[in-house]
Amino acid sequence: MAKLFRAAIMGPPGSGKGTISRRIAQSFGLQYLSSGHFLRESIAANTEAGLLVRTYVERSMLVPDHLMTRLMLPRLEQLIGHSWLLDGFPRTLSQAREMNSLCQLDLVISLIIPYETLRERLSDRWSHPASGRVYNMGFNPPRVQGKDDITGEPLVQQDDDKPEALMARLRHYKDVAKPVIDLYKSQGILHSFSGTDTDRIWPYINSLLSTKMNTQPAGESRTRTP
Ligand code: G5P
Ligand code: MG
Repeated sequence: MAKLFRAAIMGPPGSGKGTISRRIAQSFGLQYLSSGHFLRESIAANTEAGLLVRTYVERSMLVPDHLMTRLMLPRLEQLIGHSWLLDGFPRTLSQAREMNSLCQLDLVISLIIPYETLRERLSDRWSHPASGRVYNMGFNPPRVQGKDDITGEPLVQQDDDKPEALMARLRHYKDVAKPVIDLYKSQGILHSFSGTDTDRIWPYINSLLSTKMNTQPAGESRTRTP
């Protein structure tokens, strides 16, 4: 039986985590778990936890660690025996430590994207709330303007993609991500990719994963796109 493979993707809002994760899941057959999607799902379900989560997400604030781990860890427990990719979790040192006590990651991808690029992308982003599918009017527009490709339902712009909310999200990201990145760097599993275009970064990630998934375990390495 093939060895299990556990990976996470980190990066600021709009860095392409979701876009790249979907490509990875499709190309390598990993189960894909997005913390943002689970949060929006719990908000849509109107549960008690969902109402609480809404107060943070709507203000572009990080959801407290205890709520996040309560949401994410049971899902990882259900996936024992599967290979998976996490998008957006862990995002704080506390979350990373909680997850470490349940399972160890084999590889972490960190996306480093200039602020101006992030701002342009997110101001043009629309999504389908029920599925989490995202579109960008320039990069990957829907087939019919304003409609989801699969269901035909209307697309919406998330409140936290508006410019003032975006600045707050970026500040939060920088502060909390640094110790997590340092942790994974010290474990030798961090791979950083910088650039402005997902399509130019993707071949490097694709090739890294092809190597790692066939020849684990491997030592520390860092990949930079030109
Ligand atoms: P999310 O949902 O995890 P963020 O803020 O981390 O949200 P986001 O916004 O989902 O990240 P992304 O997934 O990194 O961004 O990027 P994406 O959606 O793939 O791409 C962004 C846009 O750019 C899309 O329109 C895409 O089509 C386009 N695009 C991609 N590549 C290119 C390109 O090369 N060129 C162009 N032109 N466009 C491109 O979390 C939401 C909230 O939930 C909470 C927080 O409140 C967070 O704000 N949360 C947590 N709180 C605490 N702990 C956690 N672990 C949490 N996880 C989520
Ligand atoms: Mg995302």
